[in-house]
Amino acid sequence: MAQFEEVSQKSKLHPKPEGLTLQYGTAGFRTHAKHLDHIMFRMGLLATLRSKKTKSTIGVMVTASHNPEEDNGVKLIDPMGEMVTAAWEGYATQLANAEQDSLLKELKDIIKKEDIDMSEPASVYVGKDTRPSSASLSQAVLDGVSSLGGKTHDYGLVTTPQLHYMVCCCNTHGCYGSPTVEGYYQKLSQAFLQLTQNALNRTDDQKRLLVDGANGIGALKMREMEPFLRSELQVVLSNDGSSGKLNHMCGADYVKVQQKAPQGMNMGVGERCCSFDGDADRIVYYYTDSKGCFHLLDGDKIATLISTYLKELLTQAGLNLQIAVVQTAYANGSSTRYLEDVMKVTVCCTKTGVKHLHHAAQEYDIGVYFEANGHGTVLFSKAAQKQIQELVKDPNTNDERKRAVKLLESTINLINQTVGDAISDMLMIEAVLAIRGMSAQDWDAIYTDLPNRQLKVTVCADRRVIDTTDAERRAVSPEGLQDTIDTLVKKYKSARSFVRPSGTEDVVRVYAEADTQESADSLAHEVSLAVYRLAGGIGDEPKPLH
Ligand code: NG1
Ligand code: ZN
Repeated sequence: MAQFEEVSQKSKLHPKPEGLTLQYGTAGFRTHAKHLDHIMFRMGLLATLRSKKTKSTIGVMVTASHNPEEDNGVKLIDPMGEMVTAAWEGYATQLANAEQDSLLKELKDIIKKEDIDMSEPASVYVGKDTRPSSASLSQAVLDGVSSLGGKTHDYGLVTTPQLHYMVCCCNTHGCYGSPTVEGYYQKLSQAFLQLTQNALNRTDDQKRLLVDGANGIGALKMREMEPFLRSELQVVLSNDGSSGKLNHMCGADYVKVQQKAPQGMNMGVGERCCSFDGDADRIVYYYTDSKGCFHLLDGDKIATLISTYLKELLTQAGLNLQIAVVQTAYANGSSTRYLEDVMKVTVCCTKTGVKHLHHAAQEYDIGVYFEANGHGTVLFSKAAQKQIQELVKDPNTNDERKRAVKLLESTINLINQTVGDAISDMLMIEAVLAIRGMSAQDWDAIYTDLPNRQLKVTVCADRRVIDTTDAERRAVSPEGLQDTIDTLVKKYKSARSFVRPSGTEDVVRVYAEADTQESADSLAHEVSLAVYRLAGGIGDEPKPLH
């Protein structure tokens, strides 16, 4: 068939280095950019098949998020803007690892397995981040799509969540918004301005926010969006990409992992600051107090702030909707306790990786999900959205209820329900703080984080010798490991610890929390030693932190 002839010809321009194997992991393919050209071409092919199969537009985003600038990666976006399904992650791995001469065979195998009608049209939206390698890599995606006769729309430089938004807008025929960057700014800014109208007497100081753009796409897009916000948010942008390197000593991941402010940010005492990651789908907040002490407001604090606000609005609106917060095992124990015991909201725990959180959040009327590292959003079920919209229109709704449901309606418009979105989350947080008249310190004071420590252990065999259960909170293998962890945890106060194989790095991650930093550090070290001894650690034995 002529269709496959072109694939065959074009694929030679994007050859696979022999022997190289890569896995579609929790965040798509991600590695050094020099290994990715063939992967991009093939993901163009796969997205075209997925589009034919679903009879919808599919997205392909070229980015390696918070990884160093030299890396790159690719993620596929399904019709409603969500991440691609697990079965197709498998196909992605299959296609990516096919040697050059068996590419067509694997392609036809997927077509057969999925019973794809090749006469269907295909449409693929493509976006990229600001890495130097992204231009040629996204061209390889476009080549892949066109070699199978698919139509492309190249959005060029966009944040990951912007591309998710575009795909959702397209497949809902405009119901979610207009599929343009301008449409995105308009939708979010209008909702933000409506919300902040409810915050009275805000001073310029309260409207000021220091934003670290990680020297990436988020900075670029924040600049574009600023005029739409009509000074209701006064952004002071640093690490805007004009001189520094992407994610280098800056960005959400750096701030969260190092627990310190990024370079290049001039922070005044108590000033609200936030950092995006390299593709602007993650955000963390922070400030320094009068003693110069750094305070991180991570994904758990964000989930608490937003769910508390939503719960209050539901009560005021007299709406009986179930709200739940979805976390992972990395959520600070204090946040879980606060949400369950004080806020009385349902808390559920899933495996690490946003797709797991996203799915769990879909089970509730309102599902607030955040990873501790700042990736998250809020999902409103169709039924919940309908109830809210009906109440807004109902002439019998009294003023107090009307105000609350209108706030809920604007909140739905402000939040990017397709995926975690640093810009949308930032505007949401700013609006909530403004409406409630809260400073960063007030927000931080809702609960106090338990001191914690994260470590990594490298093991010689496959890191999956560590098998887990109960949302990764307990290890079922190797034998004896969980019993050892249980015994160690008992030695400390308010302690908790778990281990799991990382989905993105070749390491076993160790997490520990306890009543003091010394205890958390010491527990994390002891558990690392147990992993090293029972799971075949390599290199030097883990050393105590103090
Ligand atoms: P792994 O490497 O599986 O721990 C990390 C993050 C996840 C998620 C993914 C994807 C931690 C402890 N883990 O996963 O939360 O963001 O990367 O980027 O932060
Ligand atoms: Zn990211």
